[in-house]
Amino acid sequence: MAKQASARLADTVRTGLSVGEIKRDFLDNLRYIQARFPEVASSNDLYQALAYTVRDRLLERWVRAAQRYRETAARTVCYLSAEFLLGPHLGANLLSLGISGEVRAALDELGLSLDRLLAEEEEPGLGNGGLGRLAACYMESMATLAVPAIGYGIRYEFGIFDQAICDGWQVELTDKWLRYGNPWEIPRPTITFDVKFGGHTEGFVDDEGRYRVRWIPEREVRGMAYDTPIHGYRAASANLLRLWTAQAIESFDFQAFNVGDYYGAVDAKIRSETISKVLYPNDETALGKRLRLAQQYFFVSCSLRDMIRIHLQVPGKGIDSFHEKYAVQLNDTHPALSVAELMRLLVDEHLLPWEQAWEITRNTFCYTNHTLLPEALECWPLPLLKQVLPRHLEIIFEINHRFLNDVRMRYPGDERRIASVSLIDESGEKTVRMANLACVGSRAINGVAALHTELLKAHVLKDFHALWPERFSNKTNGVTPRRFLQLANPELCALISETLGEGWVTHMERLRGLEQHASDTGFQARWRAIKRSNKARLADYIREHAGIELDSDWIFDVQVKRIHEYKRQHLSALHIVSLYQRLKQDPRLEFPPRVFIFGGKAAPGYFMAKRIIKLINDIATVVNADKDVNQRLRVAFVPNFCVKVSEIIYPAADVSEQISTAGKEASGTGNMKFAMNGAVTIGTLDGANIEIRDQVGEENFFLFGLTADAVRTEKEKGYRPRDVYDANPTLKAAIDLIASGHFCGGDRALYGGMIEGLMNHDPYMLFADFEAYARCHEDVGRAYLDTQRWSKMSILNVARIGMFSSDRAIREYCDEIWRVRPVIV
Ligand code: NBG
Repeated sequence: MAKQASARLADTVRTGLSVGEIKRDFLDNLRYIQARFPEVASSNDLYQALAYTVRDRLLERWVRAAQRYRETAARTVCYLSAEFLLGPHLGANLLSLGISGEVRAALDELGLSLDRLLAEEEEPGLGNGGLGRLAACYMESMATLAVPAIGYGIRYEFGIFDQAICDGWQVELTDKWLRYGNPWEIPRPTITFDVKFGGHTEGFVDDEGRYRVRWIPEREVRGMAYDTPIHGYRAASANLLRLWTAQAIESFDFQAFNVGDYYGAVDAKIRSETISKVLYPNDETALGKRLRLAQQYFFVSCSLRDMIRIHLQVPGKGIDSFHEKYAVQLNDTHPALSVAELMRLLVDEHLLPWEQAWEITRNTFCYTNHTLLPEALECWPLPLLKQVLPRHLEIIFEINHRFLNDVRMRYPGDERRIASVSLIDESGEKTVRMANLACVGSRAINGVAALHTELLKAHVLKDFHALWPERFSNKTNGVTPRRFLQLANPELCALISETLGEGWVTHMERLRGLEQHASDTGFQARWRAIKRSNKARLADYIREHAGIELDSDWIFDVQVKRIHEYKRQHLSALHIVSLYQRLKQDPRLEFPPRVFIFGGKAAPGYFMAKRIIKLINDIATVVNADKDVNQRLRVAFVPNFCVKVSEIIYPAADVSEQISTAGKEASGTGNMKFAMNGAVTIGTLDGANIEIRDQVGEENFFLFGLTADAVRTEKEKGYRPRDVYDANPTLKAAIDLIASGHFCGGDRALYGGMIEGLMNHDPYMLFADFEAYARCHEDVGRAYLDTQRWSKMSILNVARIGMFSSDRAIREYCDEIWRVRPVIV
C-alpha cells in the first residue's frame, strides 16, 4: 500500500495538477531552486518558485510533443522573426494548462496571493509593436492547433526600452528583463553555431575538380540556443521558441593576457556579445546600421543550420528534401538574408549544384510583407554588405543575374521593369533591396489585410505580381483570444461562457450566439457592469501611474499603439483642443463627459513622435487642471505601454481609435483586441479596419475620412493644407492655440516646427480629415448617451469578431501556404 502510494506520488512529482501536489512542488522549488524558506523569501523568490512549478508541468508535454514530431518526421513550420513580443508567461501558461484555480488555492493555503506573484514577472519585450506581437500570437495559435512549429529569433539581453514620462517628455530606460534570471527558458550550451563575419572569399578547385568558393572571415561569433516552451491552450503539446544569444568563441584571449593586455583580452568577448545585446527600438523605419545587419545575419545563419541539423538527424533524410521538411516563413524582410544564406549552405557547404540549391531554396521560403511605408522597406548599401557578408553579396549578384535574364526573356527591352524588380537599386547610392530578395526567393508572398495586399499588388510589388500572380495571397492578421480576452477580461469571459457554454475560445465563430442577446436589457446591464468594473481597474492603474483621477462613468476613448505620424495621435490631439475650446466658450454644452487615454512608445530618434507625446501631456496638464472643463473632459497618457499594461487597457475601452491615414496602416491588430473586448471603433478605411467594419456591421462602427484612393488623388491634385486651415474656423482656432504656446507656458517655439509642417505639407492629411473626424465624434457622443443602443453595438462587436482570432489566420497559412497539418500528440 505504502509502496503504491509512493509510486503514485513519484509519478506526479513535477506534473501533478492537484492543489496538494502544486503546493508541495512549489515549496520544494522554493527550497531547492531558490534556496529559501517562506518566512524570508522575497516576492521574486516566490514568483520564481511558482514559475518553475508551472514550467515543470509544461516540459512534460513539450518533451512528449518533441518525441512525437520526431517519430512522425512531421512537416514543420519555422517562423523566422527578429521580434517576438511575448508578454508575461505565467498567467498565459496557467490559463493554457487550466490550473489557475488550483494554483490560486495552493497559494491561498500558504497565505500568498497569486496576483502579487503575477505582478512580479518582467515581461520579455523582445519586439517593438504589432509585428513582434503578431509573431507571439501566431506561436500561441500554432501550439493550440497542434501545428508543429519552431519560432527562431534573437534573445536580446535588453528588449524594448521602458518608457518613463518626465515633464511630459518620453525618457527611455534600459529594459533589464533578465536581471533576476528567466525561469521560462532552457539554455542549450551544446546547441551552438559559429557565425562568420567580414573577410573575403577565394575561388578554388577541389579534389574532385569542382569550382568552389571559400569564405575566409575576419571574425567568428558563436550563437547559443535558449529554448522557451510555447504551450497551446488546453493542448497536449507545446512548441519551441528558440532564441539565439551571441557569445565569444574564446571568452578570454590568453595570448593578449600574457603580454599584459588585460583589456584586449576581454575585448573580443565584448565585441561578440554586442550582437544580441539590444533590440533596435525602431518601428517602421529601416536605418542601415552595421550592427543591425549583423543581428539579422547572426540569427538567420544559426536558425538555418539548426534546421539542417535537425533534418539530417532523421535516418534516410538528405539535404535534398529540406524543403519537404520545412515551411520557413519570413516575418517581414528582417530575416530575408535567409535566401542567400541557404544558397551558401547548400552550394558551398553541402556541395549541391546551383540549380538544385535554388529549387530547394525557392520551395522553402514564404514571405509576409508588413508595411507599405517607403521608409520601412529595408535596403542595405552594397559596400556595407560587402564588408560584413562578402560571400552573400556574390550570391545575391548571381541570383539577380539569373533572375534578370529570365525577366528580360519575358519582357524584352523593358528596362523600367528590369530596374524595378532588380535586387539592386542603382538609382542613387547602390543598395540591395531586401523585399525584392524575399520575393524572388519565396514561393508565396502575402500581405496582412485585404486592402494592404491589394495595395502591394497594385503598387509596391506590382512588377513581381505581374511576374507571378499565383504567388500572392492575403492573410488577414489575427490575435489570440486567450491572452487578449480570456486573460485580460475574465469577467466578460465568464458571462460569455454562462451564455454560450464553454469552448468558444477555440471556436470564436460561436460568439455569434451572443447576437440574440444583444437587445436583451438584462443581458446588456450585466455587460455594462463588467465594462464598468474594467474601467474602474484601469482608473486605479492610471491614478497610480499617471496621477490622474478618472470617473468610470465617463466615456473611455482610447488610442494605444506606437507613436507615429501616420497613426495620427496628433489628429486626436487637435480634436481634443477643439473640444476644450468649445467647452470653455459654452459651459452649458450638452456633452457626455469623456476621457481620452493614450499610450505608446516613440522610437528614441524620432523627433516628431516625441513631440507628439509631449503635446498630449501638455494638453493633459492644462485640460485636467481647468475647472471650467475638467468635470467633462480629461486626458491621460499611460506611461510604458507594453503587453502587460495592454491587458488592463483593452477591456476598459468604450471607444477604440484607429485613425491612421488610409493606405498607411498595413493591418493593425490593436483594432481587433479592442473590438474583441467590446469597444466600438472610430476609424478610417485602412488596414483591417475595413474587414472589422464588414464583420461587425457598418451601424456598429464609426467611419470617417478619406479612402486610400482619395488620399492619392488629393495629393495628385496638389493638396494644400493651408487652404483647409483658412476655411475651417474650428481647426484654425485649435492650431492657433497650440501655436500660441498656450499648453506649454507660452513657448511658441516648442510646437512651431510641427505646426509649420502641418500647414505647409501635412503628409498624413490631418487637416483633410479633421472635420469628418470631429463630426464623427459627435455621433459617438450621441450614440453613447443612448445606453441601449451603445450596449447593443458593444455586444455585436464581440459577437462578430470571431474571424480575427489568430487561430483562423494560422489555419489559412497552414492550408493555403505552408501545407502543414496538425500532429495530434
Ligand atoms: C506592422 C504594421 C501593422 C501590422 C503589423 C503586423 C511593421 C513593419 N508592420 O499595421 O504597421 O498590424 O505589422 O502585421 O511593424
